[in-house]
Amino acid sequence: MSRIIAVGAAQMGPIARDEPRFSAVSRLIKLMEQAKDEGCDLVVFPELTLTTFFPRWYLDDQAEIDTFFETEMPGPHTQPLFDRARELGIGFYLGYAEKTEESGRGRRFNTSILVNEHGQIVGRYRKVHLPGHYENEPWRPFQHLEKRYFEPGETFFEPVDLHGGKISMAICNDRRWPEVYREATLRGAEMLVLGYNTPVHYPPAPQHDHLQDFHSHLSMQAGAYQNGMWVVGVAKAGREEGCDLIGRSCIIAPTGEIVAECKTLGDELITCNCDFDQCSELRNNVFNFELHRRPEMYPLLSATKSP
Ligand code: CDV
Repeated sequence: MSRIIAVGAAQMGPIARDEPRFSAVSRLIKLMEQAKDEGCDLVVFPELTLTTFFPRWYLDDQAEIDTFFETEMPGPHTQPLFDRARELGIGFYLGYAEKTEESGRGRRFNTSILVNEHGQIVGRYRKVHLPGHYENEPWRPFQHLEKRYFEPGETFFEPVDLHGGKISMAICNDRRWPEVYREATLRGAEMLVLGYNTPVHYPPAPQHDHLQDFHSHLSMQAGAYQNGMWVVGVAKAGREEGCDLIGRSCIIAPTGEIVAECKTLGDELITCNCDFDQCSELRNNVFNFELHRRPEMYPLLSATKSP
């Protein structure tokens, strides 16, 4: 049986602070329809796809912060996306800000979901690596307050079964950490899908600004090759509320090669037929974990403190 999944990476251009949810969702639906026209089984959207990237602002009114969060998924604004996915028979990955209520306490996460072609949520992931800082730092031209607005996720990188293969999720900063790809692979993943919002300017180390695209691709290509897995990385790109976000969304083969890449900084779809069996070209050879990996020599990888 063939284990090929046709994947669309649906990059989005900027979302303004005053752009309503229904407008963002109609852009997603348009990209989803295009993906279906191009034969896709699954379409991958960016991180925090329903609103502007709000952690760039210091906000101290919790009610205002909560306007960027979803308390239901699907909720009134996102139901049309689920309905259209079911009508079209296409799955999707969606990033959004999630607020849950647990024991009377509000909890907030930077979350992604995988939805199957029947419109059912089959996987939920909460971002583990939250970049940025906790407090307002007025010296920065813009803030990056993910640590303030979200709790770190405690879900592992467990894959879900989709279209004959196993797919794990990650979100943005996770893609820079090699452990994520390895953990997902050890759990059986053959593809990692992720969305990102990456500013071109990195205030603590501006000398790296010109390397942002390179570092993004370097991390994902290395993760793909060193684990023999597909990686799909999808940006929210372009100038959003005065902040430039990188694009270059891409689909990467288990060989580490970029096989499709966005050329604009706007709403743009790229596609690829991804053969899960191609993972074994690496996994049966140079990265045959059973034969060559030496976990007994890496005990510090999962230790919480250096010796
Ligand atoms: N949304 C992100 O996680 N952005 C980070 C930036 C702040 C470095 C990233 O890793 O792309």
